[in-house]
Amino acid sequence: MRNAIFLGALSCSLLTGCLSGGKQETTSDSQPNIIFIMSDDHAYQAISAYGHDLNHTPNIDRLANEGVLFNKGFVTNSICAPSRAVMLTGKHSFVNGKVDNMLPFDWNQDNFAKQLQKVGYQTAMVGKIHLHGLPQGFDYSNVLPGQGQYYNPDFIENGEKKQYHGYCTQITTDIAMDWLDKKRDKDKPFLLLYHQKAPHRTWMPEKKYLDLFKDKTFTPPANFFDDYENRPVAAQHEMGIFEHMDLVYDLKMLDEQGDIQTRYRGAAQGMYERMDAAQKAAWDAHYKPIIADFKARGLEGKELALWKYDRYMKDYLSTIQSVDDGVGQLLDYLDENGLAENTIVVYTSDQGFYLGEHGWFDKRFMYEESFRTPLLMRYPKEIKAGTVTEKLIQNLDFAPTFLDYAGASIPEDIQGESFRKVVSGETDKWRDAIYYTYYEYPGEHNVQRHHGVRTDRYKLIHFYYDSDTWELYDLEKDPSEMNNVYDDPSYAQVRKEMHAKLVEVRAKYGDSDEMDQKHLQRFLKARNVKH
Ligand code: SGN
Ligand code: CA
Repeated sequence: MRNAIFLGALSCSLLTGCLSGGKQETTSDSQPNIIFIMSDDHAYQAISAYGHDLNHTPNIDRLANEGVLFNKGFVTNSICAPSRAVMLTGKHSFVNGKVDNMLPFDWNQDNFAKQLQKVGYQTAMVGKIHLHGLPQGFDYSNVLPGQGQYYNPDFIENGEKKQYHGYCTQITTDIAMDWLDKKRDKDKPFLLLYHQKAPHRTWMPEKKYLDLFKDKTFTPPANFFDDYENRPVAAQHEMGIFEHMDLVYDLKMLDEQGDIQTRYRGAAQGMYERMDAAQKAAWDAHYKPIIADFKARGLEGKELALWKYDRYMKDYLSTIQSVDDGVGQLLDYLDENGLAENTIVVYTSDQGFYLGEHGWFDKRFMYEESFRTPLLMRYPKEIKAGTVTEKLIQNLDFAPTFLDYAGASIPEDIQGESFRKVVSGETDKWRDAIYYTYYEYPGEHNVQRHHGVRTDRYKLIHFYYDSDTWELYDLEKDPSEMNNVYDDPSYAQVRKEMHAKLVEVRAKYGDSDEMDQKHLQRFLKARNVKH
């Protein structure tokens, strides 16, 4: 256990970012603090450290500049609640049972926060968790019910529901800061899960950022007008920016006359009505001229698709700016309190997201943009500033990695592996393939059940249930996954090897057709559907 030490002026000058007059906690003890930041649906394409030019995220970028950037961070199941269950348990969805957003999560099973409590940590979870029931393993929890609301959201504090006034991202940061500064016991190491709802659909920006991208027009990715040739399952999607993104519900074209058609007027009106008069005034001042302009232009076809993409980007990226501000506030707190050296800070998302690639928004597919997730981490004691890794890391690895850093033993049944020695540079040895599963079908956005394996260069995907479709990609030659080479004779050998890899990873993690059937039956029973 740590003892809080108030360092004097001499030691203070040796600490990074130490501000005069700031209270200093010790940075020398063995158990590091852990701040695990997760946002929701944050595409790596929308973090400037990843080298894209969409937006500027200076605070999130700091973690990579002062620590490590993971170029190959992935999830095991690209959807919210399952991803969070994997993160907590260190076990694949088919093992922890939370295979989709609907089936229940069993909080009674082990998780890494429970293990950290056993070795003296104080634990807190703040923000979005999307797993029903009182979080177990946390001394303090203050979480959003379900998806949460952007404006004037409800939170559940240690099981008790209350409404806050303001913008969700800022409120989540305030709650996290309040716990760090006033609620925790400063004699103990801490684990803080600080989880933002943003930038989840319906991408409602904070008042101060409504005009952030006013003068910019976004150009979509090269495969925005994808025709899905050779990919029949992708063609069945219901996540097209042009075809499925709603003008009113998603893009805020809630006109008073009701001329703009929508199936979701009630839901859109409901989100608007949550705002108070001042919030509505700022909202209207921003969106009313856009609505008027949109109506006057009468856009159709390709022009309409490009207009929707641009509006989507403006809203989506604006919500990320507030997330980045929150990261800045937390990093400042660590600096001002002498905690930067001995605190591991991780930034990730529950999965990636499509920003117009293949014409899409949303996630779920094993294609790169949603299979991958942003991952950046700072721990000055062990990780050299400016490190970049290409190792195939998954959200499965967080639990064992944190336990490793904390000096706790890693339970045998955890399936992930600690990447501590990989990021410190102590070893180069790592896995050569990762496994993926997706189950939420039939369901929203119409993405078939599938599983697959990815190596450094290739990806094999099997869509099953309503379909029996195989896809193979050469990611070196075709990083955008436009060319399914499964039936290309020149890839016969690769195809054979990738099939063998799939068998290997399924056996390694204990997955099988019987397991798929078991979870399918749970799914059908819960929805009262026959198949
Ligand atoms: C909601 C969204 C979907 C989204 C799921 C899952 N629809 O249902 O677009 O795919 O969440 O997202 S909405 O109309 O409610 O916005 S997840 O990140 O929680 O898994
Ligand atoms: Ca999500």
